[in-house]
Amino acid sequence: MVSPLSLSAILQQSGLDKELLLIAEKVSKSERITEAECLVLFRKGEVGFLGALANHIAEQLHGGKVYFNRNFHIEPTNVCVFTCNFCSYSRQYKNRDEGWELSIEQMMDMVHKYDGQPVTEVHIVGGVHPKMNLEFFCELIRKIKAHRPDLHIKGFTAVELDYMFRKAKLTVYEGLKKLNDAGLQSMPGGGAEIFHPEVRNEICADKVDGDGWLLIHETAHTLGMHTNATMLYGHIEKYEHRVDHMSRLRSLQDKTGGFNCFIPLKFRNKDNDMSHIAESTIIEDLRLYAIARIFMDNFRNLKAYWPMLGRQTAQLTLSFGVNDLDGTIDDTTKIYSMAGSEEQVPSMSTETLCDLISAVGRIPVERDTLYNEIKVYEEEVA
Ligand code: V47
Ligand code: SF4
Repeated sequence: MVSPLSLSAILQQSGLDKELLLIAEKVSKSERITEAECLVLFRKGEVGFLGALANHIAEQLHGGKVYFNRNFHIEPTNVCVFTCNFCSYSRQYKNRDEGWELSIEQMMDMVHKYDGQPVTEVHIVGGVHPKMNLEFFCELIRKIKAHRPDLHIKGFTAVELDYMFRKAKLTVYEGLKKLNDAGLQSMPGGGAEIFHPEVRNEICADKVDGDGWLLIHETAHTLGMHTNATMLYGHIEKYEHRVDHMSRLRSLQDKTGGFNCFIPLKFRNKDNDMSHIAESTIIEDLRLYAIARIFMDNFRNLKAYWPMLGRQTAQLTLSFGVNDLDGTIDDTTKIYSMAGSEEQVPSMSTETLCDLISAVGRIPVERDTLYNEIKVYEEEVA
């Protein structure tokens, strides 16, 4: 079991850097740290120090609870009009015979496969197909809801929505209202990448920009929908860009309170136009999770997406501020296996996921999409 130092042990350490000590004191008083202090953590915070602070915050927020949900993914297509350099998954429309395009019937067959199974969420996300429009997705959502009203539909990144609404000549509000009326309840956090144009223009120049992404999420929040937020890290971005990204999310969360969780996504380098860039080390991953936990004080939940990180690193993050491991997920997501994750068939049974959480002394809790507790597996803790 990984057991970080306690915060009080950190505060009593002699010889601790003055700036780091001030930050530790702020954390002990539950005070917000500034962007400049966040940068100090990236530059100077060693992994044990950061883990102690982040673990303290996570324990204050959640006790020892670690959440997961029972979900499955539908990826309607990997055909995409955009050309993000880090993407290993998409195929251009002219090469669409190398990819997949699911019909509404095929996607409903996937939904039927889960009949009688206790899944609570379907996560719909894919490439941006020029012919799959707003009406197509409204029909899909209506059909899923008609078949299984209790299934929470979380779907479409701001990138997919931006394209859909522009094609339909609707405002963000009008488009989201249509989807919401059809049964879309929340949105995943994809497409955020790194907001800062210095990086965004290099890695995904042709899709919605940072302001556009934030506007779509803000509008969803005003409609009463909850959404997630991500950050794709560990490629060409500098620490300053990470701080800027997280700060913009933190400001929007101050304004709306509509984000459910923050999900750092580790860049994987297989078979894409950024394959020459080395992946981040596990130590750098753990430092990032811890810093996110410390800086994003108005996000209750920090999620490690295990199909992308690998289950062992995901387990380690539980000592670095993470309180959510996403879902049991069936083998329906291909985004990460195609980008080089060690999880080639990313499916984990509830039992395995609970064991993984209990093995590091935490309490597994099944949640729904909105973090209402469904079942606490306290008895399973070793
Ligand atoms: O936006 C694409 C990322 C995202 C690579 O909200 C890559 O619950 C690493 O956002 N290496 C889509 N990452 C997936 C996503 C997501 C996943 C799980 C849960 C939730 C949620 C959201 O995948 C993209 C991009 O940032 N991605 N390629 C890659 N090579
Ligand atoms: Fe398309 Fe998303 Fe891949 Fe970018 S990351 S090319 S938007 S599927």
